[in-house]
Amino acid sequence: MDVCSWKQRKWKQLSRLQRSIILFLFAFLAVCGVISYTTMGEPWKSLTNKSLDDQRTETEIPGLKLANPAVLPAPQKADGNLGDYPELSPQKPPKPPHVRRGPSNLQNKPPQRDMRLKTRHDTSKVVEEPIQADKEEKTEKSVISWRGAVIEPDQSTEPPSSKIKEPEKPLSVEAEDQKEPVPVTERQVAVIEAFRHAWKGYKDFAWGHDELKPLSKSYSEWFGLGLTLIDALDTMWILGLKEEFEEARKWVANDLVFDKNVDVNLFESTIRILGGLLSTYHLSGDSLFLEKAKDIGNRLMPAFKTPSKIPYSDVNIGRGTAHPPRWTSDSTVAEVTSIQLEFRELSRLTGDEKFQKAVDEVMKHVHTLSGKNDGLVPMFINTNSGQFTHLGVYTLGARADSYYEYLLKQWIQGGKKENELLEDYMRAIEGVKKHLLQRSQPKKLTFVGELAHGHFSAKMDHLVCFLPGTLALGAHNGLTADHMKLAEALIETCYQMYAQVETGLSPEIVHFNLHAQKGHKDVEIKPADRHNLLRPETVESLFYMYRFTGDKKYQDWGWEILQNFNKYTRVPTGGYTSINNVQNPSNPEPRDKMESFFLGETLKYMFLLFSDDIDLINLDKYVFNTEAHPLPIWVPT
Ligand code: DMJ
Repeated sequence: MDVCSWKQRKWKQLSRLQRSIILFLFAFLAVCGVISYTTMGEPWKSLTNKSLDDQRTETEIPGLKLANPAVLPAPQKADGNLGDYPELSPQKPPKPPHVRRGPSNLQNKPPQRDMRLKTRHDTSKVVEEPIQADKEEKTEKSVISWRGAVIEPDQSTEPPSSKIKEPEKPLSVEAEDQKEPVPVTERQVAVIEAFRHAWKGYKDFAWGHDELKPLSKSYSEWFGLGLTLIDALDTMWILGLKEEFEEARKWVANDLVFDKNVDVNLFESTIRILGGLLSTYHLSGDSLFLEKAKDIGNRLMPAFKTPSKIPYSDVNIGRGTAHPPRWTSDSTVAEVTSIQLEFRELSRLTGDEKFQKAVDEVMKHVHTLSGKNDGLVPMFINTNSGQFTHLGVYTLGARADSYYEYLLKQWIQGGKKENELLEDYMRAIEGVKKHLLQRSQPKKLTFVGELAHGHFSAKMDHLVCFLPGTLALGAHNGLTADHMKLAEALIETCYQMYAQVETGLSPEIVHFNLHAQKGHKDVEIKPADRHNLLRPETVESLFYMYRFTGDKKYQDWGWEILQNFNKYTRVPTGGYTSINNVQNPSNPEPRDKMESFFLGETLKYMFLLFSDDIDLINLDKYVFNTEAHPLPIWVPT
């Protein structure tokens, strides 16, 4: 039988009521189908196990995946004008409870449990709510939004294995989670206020120049490349100073030109300019900064054209020529071994291995060199012979300091695989313990002295105060717990270098008393050494110590230091100044100079120290260069 006529017959057999019900049901189902399709898109997609983001990506941008959320928290809106410190008044009343981003132990995954950050019960007052990153307006480039919501395809962070030409993407697009933002604390607000005050001076009197001279309301030039502005870019990003950042970005876009007949120091321009541009690229996702980083990176490469491949100290970035200082053919060991994090990252980002090759060669060469003393290196290396010179003098201070720091940090950056770096680091710390550690009187402070041709000197540069932080970072990454113990002892000493001085600010160099004498403190200061350049090292180490232990005393020590900077180095018309005499509170003798690292490092580390947000530059994802510019760890833990 024909199916159609069978259906017709059955239909006629139904009552009128039954026919009406069936017709009504058909009509109802048809209307529902149309509505659900037009309001929900393709409903079948929700039956797949793909995330909504994935589904949206596939439907909206064919071939492109939406970027993951930024690794950093949403921007923290800076407070308005707080007036003169210390009469700070927060914009909004405190807002408990303090919101923590993610589980409290999120960041700490090292094998040593005892070094983990315990859950911190934040007692500091919460000041205001940050703004959600998603709601932020876009910069001129449509793919960038404030704090790094970048629409780019996903990339892994593995280093280039051979001549990989695939460029890498900024870390800001790789974060796997965007968690609740953490409000800033009162102390962080004070740091923001200090930054703004410093920035006001720079903007009013030194805009686009290297350093502010806050007393004479002018500026000084070193390389003529807007050093302070570049050094401060990522600090503004981290502090949430959006307007200031955008203004500085415009200067970088329109006025930063490297095609200049000017000699720059390879090390200083690498750590401040290349490092600053790379980290700002990672935090913001703005390709302008990567383009500028490539430009300066290429212009610095002539420094490596030496007989030994140990780079010259100076490069003319306009002419493409390089040379050692006029009086010698030596370079400083710290300088040639503390440019690696930046050049390696530049290779990873560009896919051009020449940068990494040049700096890796230096490390490999130094690894094999004789003239070390239990892992401790001399301070100079000859660019012709490639040999250490001025043998027999060992310090963790000027000219050697960041060699040790970069051994550990390169090992961390590369995913803890480059064993020679770790070996050299571990050996060097053993060398420090064996030759340079002593205890002072009367307080028995552990300090790192110097060794000159077998003679111990109880002299310690403030620069050495990077060491507690570095030791703590190593311990956090699974190195021996002894390193953490040493870090704890040394940071106490660094704090005492401030606390035992009349202004509460450390001099550039101290000498420790090895023998108890009535009326003498541990710390002695020679007239030539009593200046303070607003250096960051102690605050830097306080930040690491607080991150890894959660002990509030480190925050309190940092707070004291910030207050003393405000008391003795703040210039009312804008800016902060280095001082000549930390021993004279009634006249600390201002030097009329604000170093770029005050904004690049000191205030950044202060802000991070006063934060309980372990994801505000998560130390399992980022490693700081020696100028406090965070660069991604290639294989985050
Ligand atoms: C900075 O330029 C860097 O931290 C460098 O490693 C040492 N000196 C200054 C800060 O003190």
